[in-house]
This record gives sequence, C-alpha cells and structure tokens, in this order.
Amino acid sequence: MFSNKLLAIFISLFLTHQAWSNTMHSVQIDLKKKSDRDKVANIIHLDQIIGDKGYAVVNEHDLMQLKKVFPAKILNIKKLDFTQGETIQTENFEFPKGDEAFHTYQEVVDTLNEYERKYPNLATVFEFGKSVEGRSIPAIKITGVKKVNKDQFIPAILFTGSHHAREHLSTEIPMLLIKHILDNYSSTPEIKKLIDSREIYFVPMLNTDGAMYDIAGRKYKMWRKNRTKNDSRTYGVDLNRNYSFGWGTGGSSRSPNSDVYMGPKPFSEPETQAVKKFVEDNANIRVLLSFHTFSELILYPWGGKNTGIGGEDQRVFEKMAQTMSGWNKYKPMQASGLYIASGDTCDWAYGEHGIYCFTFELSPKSMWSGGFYPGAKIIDKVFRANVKPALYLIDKAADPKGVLRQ
Ligand code: 0X9
Ligand code: ZN
Repeated sequence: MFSNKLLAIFISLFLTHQAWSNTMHSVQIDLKKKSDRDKVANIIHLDQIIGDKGYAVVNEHDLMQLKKVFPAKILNIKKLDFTQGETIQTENFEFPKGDEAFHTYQEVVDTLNEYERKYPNLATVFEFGKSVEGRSIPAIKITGVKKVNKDQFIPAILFTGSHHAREHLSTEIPMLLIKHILDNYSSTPEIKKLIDSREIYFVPMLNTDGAMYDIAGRKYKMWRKNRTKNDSRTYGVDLNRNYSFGWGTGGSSRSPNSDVYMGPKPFSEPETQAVKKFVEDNANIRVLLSFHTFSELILYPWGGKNTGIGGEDQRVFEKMAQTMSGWNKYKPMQASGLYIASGDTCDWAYGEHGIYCFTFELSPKSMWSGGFYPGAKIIDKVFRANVKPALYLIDKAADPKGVLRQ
C-alpha cells in the first residue's frame, strides 16, 4: 500500500518534471508522397519541405508520436540546444545578444504610441484584445479619411504578425511598414492617396505571450504556440489551427502537447477571438495579409483541403499572388500544396467572410540560412522586398476583383 503511494508520487514528480523541461530535436523525414506530408502534418509542424524530404524541429512528445506513426520514414534525429518549459516570469524581456533590433512586446507598444503622438491625424493606437497572460494586444489604425457620415464605405485591409511565437521577423515587417507609410505620407503622392482613401489596420504581434516566452532569459526556445495552460503539464494552442473554418479536419492535432494543437474548440483562444471580433466588427475589411516565416512563399486558400477554391476568385488569388511574386520573388502557391493545415487564418477569413487573405512566409528561404532565427541583419532587406506587395494589397482592397480586368 505504502509503496504504491510512493510509486504514484514518483510518477507524478516525473511527469511534472517532464513539463518543466522539453528538449527539442531536429528531424529529417522521408516524404515521397503528398499524402505522407498531409499525414505527418497531423502530428508535427513541417518547417521545411525540399524535394521528397521534410525537416522539422519537434518537442519530445511530437517526436514520440512521429516514431510511433512513421518509424521507417525518419531519416535522421538530432538533439538541439533549445529547451522549453514553464512560463518564465520576468519584467525585462530582451532579445538574445545581436538580435536587439527586434521589437519586444514593450517596444512594439512604445513605438506604436510614438507614431500616434507624431502623426495624430493619421494614426490611432487601440487595444485589439487581451492575451492569455493578460497583455493588451496592440494595434494601430492608419487612415486620412474624414468620414462625412458614419455609414460611408471605406475599403480596409488588415495586416497581422506573429501568430507564431518564434517567427519574430513577422512582427518587424509590419512595424517597418507602419513607419514607412506614415513617414512618407507627405512626400509620396502614391502613399498619401492610399492613406487618404483606406483604413489600414496593423496587429504586428498577435501572439504577445508566445513571442515574449520565446525570448525569456535572452535565450530562444523555438516556441510556436500561445501560452494557454492546457492542463497541469502542457502549454499552448497553435493559433493558426484554432480558427473555425474546417477546424480539426486535418493537419492539426488534438493532443495539447503537440506543436500543432488545434485547441479544445474553434476560437478557444483570446488571441484568435480578438481577430474574429475585429473582422466581424469591421465588415469593410476586404484583404488580409498574415505574416509568417519562413520559406519565401505567398500562400492562398485553401489550406485545409487539396482542392482549389475554383471560379473567379481562384483567378483573383492567382493573379494577385503572381503580381506580388514579381516583386518579392516569393513562390506563389495554394497553401495546402505545402501540406494540409485546417483552422488557419486565411481559410476562415476567405471561407467565412470572403476576404482575400494571403499568408506570406517571409525569408529566409531555408533552415540553412537561418530558419526561424535568421538574425537582425536580414530585417531591412526583407522589408524592402515586401513594400511593393504590401502597397499593392492596400490599393487592391478597394476592388480586389478588378485585378482580372488589368
Ligand atoms: O503551418 C502554418 O501555420 C504556416 N506555416 S508556418 O511555418 N509559419 O507555421 C502555413 C499555413 C498555411 N496553410 C497551410 N499550409 N495549409
Ligand atoms: Zn507561422
């Protein structure tokens, strides 16, 4: 009796300890068939696909699952120097040495407030929602439109960054876009015209908690999800699997420990709820660009199924993606061409609201040129590559289908 109790204590101590430390591994997987890619996407996040090989950084749980389901297909496993665990409480979040140019949560807040002070007639900072840990998710609205009546229709666009914690570059590009359009309003007629006729919304860091957890202690952790406490041992929902359209129909996991955990129900998370509410409250949003990293891709729906959306809209997406690809040289493709993933932002935005929604997988192109942590030196180059695509989307928000007549 006594020893059983002791055993139970040991087991629970062991399990608790497991939660505090989670060593990451890089795996290489043989994925000759597209159907294999889609199957693997139910378990792990495939960071990169080249030819018939998939590459991923996985936590211990996902690695175990993968070994169970695809033992013969794993070509290589390597232990990495990333350790994840409990939320680290710190007042001072700072990026690791050399990467200080990236914005912390507080720096995003301070910088947006500074823009509002500098450009009071064009910029308004507002709270987009609250994160799991209670952070106020910062957003900024940029417009020069003075509405003559409140029902006047003004075409709008929404830019989001950092759905995924470790994709810090996806916060920097919207931050630089905000600065670019505000600083150039007076000197560049093209930008003035856009700001004076559109509502342009930016949420540069949606997953505030995850992004800060990823840099806590000035050490990157390869964290992807938000910081919901799922149960006693696991954290996080993959926000890009938590939207309602086609939720849980493939390319996401029901296991709370998985990096592609879909959450207990659609829109279970305050961060995705904030996007839902905002889009529902602002029916003038016609275009959405969700910044992610990495691979240099322009993705459009569907992501949750292998069939195309078809019809006229298919051609609208293709034409827009192709045009933008001419500037940033990213590869345009249907999102599911990569792997199936249900519950992502764009399937919901288009499927539910008819919004022309793109996912940009920013630079670098591969994990060998930096993957999720490419260093601050690439920020400016990536920004310059994406200015024209961003301005183009702001312009097209007035009449997306118009691209077919050009
Ligand atoms: O898996 C994702 O959520 C996105 N890639 S990332 O490396 N940034 O995590 C891609 C989402 C696009 N949708 C599909 N591939 N279906
Ligand atoms: Zn991402």
